[in-house]
Amino acid sequence: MTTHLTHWGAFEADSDGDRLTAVRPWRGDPEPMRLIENVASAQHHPTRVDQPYVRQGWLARGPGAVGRGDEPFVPVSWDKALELLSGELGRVYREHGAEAVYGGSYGWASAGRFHHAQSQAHRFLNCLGGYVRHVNSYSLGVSQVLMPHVFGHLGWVLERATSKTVLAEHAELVVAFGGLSPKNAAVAPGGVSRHNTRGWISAARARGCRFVSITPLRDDIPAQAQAEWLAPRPGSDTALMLALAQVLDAEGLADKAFLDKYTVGYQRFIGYVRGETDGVVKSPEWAASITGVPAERIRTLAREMASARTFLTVSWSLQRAQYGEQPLWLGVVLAAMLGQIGLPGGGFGHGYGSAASVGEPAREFSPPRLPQGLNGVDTFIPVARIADMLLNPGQPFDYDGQHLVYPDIRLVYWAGGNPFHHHQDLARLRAAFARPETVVVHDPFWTATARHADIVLPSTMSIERDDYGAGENDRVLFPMKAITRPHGKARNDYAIFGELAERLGIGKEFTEGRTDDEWLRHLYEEWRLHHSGHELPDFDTFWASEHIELPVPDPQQILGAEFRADPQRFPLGTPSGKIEIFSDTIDGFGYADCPGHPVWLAPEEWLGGAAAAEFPLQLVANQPRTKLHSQLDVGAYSQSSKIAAREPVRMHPDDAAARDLRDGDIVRVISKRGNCLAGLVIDDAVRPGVAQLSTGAWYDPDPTDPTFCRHGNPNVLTPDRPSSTLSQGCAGQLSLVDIERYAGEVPDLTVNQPPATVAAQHLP
Ligand code: PGD
Repeated sequence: MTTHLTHWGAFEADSDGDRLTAVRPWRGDPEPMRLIENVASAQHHPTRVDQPYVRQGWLARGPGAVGRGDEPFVPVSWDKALELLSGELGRVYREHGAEAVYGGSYGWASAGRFHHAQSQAHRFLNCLGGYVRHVNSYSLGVSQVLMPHVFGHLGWVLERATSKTVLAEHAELVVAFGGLSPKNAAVAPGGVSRHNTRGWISAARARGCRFVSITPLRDDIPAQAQAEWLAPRPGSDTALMLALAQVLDAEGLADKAFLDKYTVGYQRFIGYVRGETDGVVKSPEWAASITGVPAERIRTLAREMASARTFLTVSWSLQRAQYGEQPLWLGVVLAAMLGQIGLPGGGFGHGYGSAASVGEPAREFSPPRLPQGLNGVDTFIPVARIADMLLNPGQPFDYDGQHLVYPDIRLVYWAGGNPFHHHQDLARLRAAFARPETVVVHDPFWTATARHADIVLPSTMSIERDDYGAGENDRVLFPMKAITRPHGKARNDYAIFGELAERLGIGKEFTEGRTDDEWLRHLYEEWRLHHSGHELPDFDTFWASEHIELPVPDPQQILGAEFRADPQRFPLGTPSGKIEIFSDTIDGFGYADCPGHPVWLAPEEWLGGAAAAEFPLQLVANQPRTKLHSQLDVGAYSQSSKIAAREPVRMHPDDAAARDLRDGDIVRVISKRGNCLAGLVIDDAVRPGVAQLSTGAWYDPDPTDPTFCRHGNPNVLTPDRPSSTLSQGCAGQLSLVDIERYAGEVPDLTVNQPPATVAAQHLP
């Protein structure tokens, strides 16, 4: 049995050299996840890319977008593919410069420190002179920008988050905005060794801790929490939080001493809450009309929060929405008003149900990593502005106080991500992808992104190569030995870039003369030397081991404890060094969609607004339960959740009855942007008025209508609208839709088969 790590957990497997013959969860994992079932079943699926391909028209006519996404692919040899690609890279860099290449290559790719596809792509493009990069992530686009203004660098907030064991031992009340979703807390970038969401929640509950889960989905928290479920209208948490603040203020429950000592700007904020600036008191009655949560429950909840050791956590999903800054900022403000930041079991947290890494105590140091070199290009975009960039070269835009301009991109290079999964308004993205002259994709699978490329290079899955890995904040470093040979002619991203680099005359710079194996040893030994004060085994001993544990200095860490003890000596990473309830910096930017303190801004698409007259259901496009993002959607566990091969959409029995819909119906989900098929699941765990369709079904556009996905990818429905001018983040979580029974004959899927191919001799 060989041990292997994925973003969703570790497993042990046997193989016959080509395929996994037995897979079982790693013995050390107390709460293993069924997602590991996808790995073996997907490995040799027909949608694996078996060899290099070039789009027919690109091969026949040269660079140009006509036919992209529609034409068949021509199988070519590795030699031919690399010759064409090195020639094209040479041309674009020569004629247009590095600023014409978008190499952000956003995506989760696979676990493993060396073969991390995005790092490999960045290192390669840096050797060529650089590339237009992205900043921030689809996960945390708002938080990454907002937190440094109001509470401190996000890395600090997440890595130093109060540990789950401290919460289990001390919290009396956990108020979870966005819930504590066990399916999301099952994954972490780079891997998870020991899942423990149910564990810490059960331990806290056994001690008498109460949980309040505030979300449109009842099962956004494990049953072990025995939580009270409050379901405000999606997108209205801000109003609920303002009303909690109003009660704390009006009833003298706010901790004045804490606010005076550790925060700035409280008076300006509370003036707004009291209605001094706009004549509207943000009372529970006011919030009840917006949220649908009874005023009395809001009032009593505020009192309960003030009378217990209360931990307030905001999920990442809340900020992945229009005006996503507001509920996140208010989470910090409410925790400050309660005055428990820095105390055991109290204070603020962000994402305890969003990733396994949150609440894991920080490691003393990170595992080895591949150096990416220096980027010769300064130009960047916030990651979710990809379609805007491709569609609007030369156009100005604002971001976090900066005035920026979109570059003119000629070549897009993607390795380890799936924008036709992760971006919003996919028909618009398709139009944007029709702009560059060349699109290159490395992926193990024929994802929709690969199908919208010109040159497709098959990369290995992590089980097909040697590597090592440890997840974010995870203390276990695993050797990840290859378990099988590569599928077909797939190669490691490193090998692909290495050979391209040779052809482009930058071989020495990129490889430094090392093979993959030599890199693994080199990075490890360099890292070991760097941390020579710690007892780390040499590479051979590590490689022969099952895993090693990295040191964790403070398993009982509490976010903000040092700041609380001595705010002068341990100031926060904000301009004032304190919690900024009012931010002069943000105020100075003058953005109407994110003013200087948190406010209620009604989203354009929510159940309380005018748009709901036409589209009366709030779509929650959240993370899937049976896969990570779009990864291994063809795998057995992911497929087991489909209905007639369509992604399941859940809705409340009353909403189904009002539309005369039955469980298992194939339905059409419709929004202003597009529509998709899905299989209906009727479930009272969903708030009335809400439809939940997770992301991850591979985009399967109708050949004549890219706004229609036959499979159930919610991103044909979601708007490509930024969270705000401040953060320009992904706001794909919430949008308005309607649902009807699908009247026509249910079309076959094509995305579960490889795309059409033609032999080279049939080129026009
Ligand atoms: P993945 O499906 O993980 O999605 O978006 P992301 O692009 O990360 O894509 C990773 C790709 O890498 C897969 O196609 C996989 O096959 C490929 N891959 C795996 N290993 C390798 C490798 O070794 N080499 C190469 N070359 N490729 C590899 C995720 C993004 O989606 C995220 S992080 C979030 S949080 C967003 N969430 C939402 C949301 O909540 N709601 C909506 N509507 N949309 C979202 N999109 C975002």
